[in-house]
Amino acid sequence: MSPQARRNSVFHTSIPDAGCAIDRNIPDFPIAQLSDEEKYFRTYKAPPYLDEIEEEVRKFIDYHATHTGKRVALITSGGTTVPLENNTVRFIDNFSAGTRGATSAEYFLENGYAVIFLYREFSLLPYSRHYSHTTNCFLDYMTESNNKVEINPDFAHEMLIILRKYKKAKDSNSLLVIPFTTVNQYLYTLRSIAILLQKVGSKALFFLAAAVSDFFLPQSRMPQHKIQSQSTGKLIIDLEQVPKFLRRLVDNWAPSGMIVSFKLETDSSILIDKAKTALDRYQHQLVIGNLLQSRKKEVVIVAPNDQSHSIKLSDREVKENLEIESLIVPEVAEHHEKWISDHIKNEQES
Ligand code: PAZ
Repeated sequence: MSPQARRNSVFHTSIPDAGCAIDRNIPDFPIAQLSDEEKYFRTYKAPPYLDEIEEEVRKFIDYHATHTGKRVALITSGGTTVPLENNTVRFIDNFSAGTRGATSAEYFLENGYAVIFLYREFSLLPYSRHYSHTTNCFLDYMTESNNKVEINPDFAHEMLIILRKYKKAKDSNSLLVIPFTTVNQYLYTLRSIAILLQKVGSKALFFLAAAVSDFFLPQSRMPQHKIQSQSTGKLIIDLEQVPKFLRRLVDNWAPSGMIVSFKLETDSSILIDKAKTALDRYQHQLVIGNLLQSRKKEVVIVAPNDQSHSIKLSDREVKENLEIESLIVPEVAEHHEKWISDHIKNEQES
């Protein structure tokens, strides 16, 4: 296999960490206390591969800080799982396929960013998304001619365009792909990357499109082996709330980076209020609100000082397969541009 043909990532986050023995002395995670986030990290173990990921991320950030000066977007994408057993057979998951994140990554790359793509392993990836999770089998994109495999001419033109973009991102070392599966892996990896991104200051952009579980099962209550149906009859699951890490990200992990979070709702009557409340509570820069039912064609962008507006695709644009991320990303990049110049001005004044 050529180096190009190799997958980017050597980490496999979906393999449960069965070696992580249960320590019954670990107290249950207390809810609603002051530094819940710190307690979380003191109570739950980091994924065993985290040092290696940090090394890869450090190299990537150093490369761009030294050689290209590009802005760096950390895009989170896909859903987190909540394991119910230590040797995980069952887990709680959510709907997210990672379309928003993978699609946005392509547009950030086109807008000149270096991208760290923190994604749920086996969810959609930039570029390969066009072929990996479609109703076609990947073999449908190929055909046989003179005893050789060729690209089916029906797809060849579009594939060439995508291939060129993919190669450009790869050859310029502009895309780093980092996987997670569980909510614990996500939180630890997000914290590590955010702290490493402090090196690029205001040039860091956080685009938090992952659908992160609000609840988790503390290790102290997690059975080591597969839950047996005979012994319980019913399965009653008692979950704790995942601490609100956005505050930690804004205040401590990424004090100079621009932070864009997403808010997903299913009830249109509460979406804008919830997005405004999030912006108020965490004091970050933008919240992008979307409804589960219409997320691919409409979002609302909420900025401080009660500024909000919608981006909506017309029926014609939907028919023409225009991707809403092609409109969201340049707008976010424009906000980021201003964020960077405000920072430079503040530094000059102080
Ligand atoms: O992954 P996807 O494209 O199917 O969905 C994207 C999304 C709805 C998960 C994203 O746009 C989003 O709103 N993420 C944040 C969800 C939340 O925690 O509220």
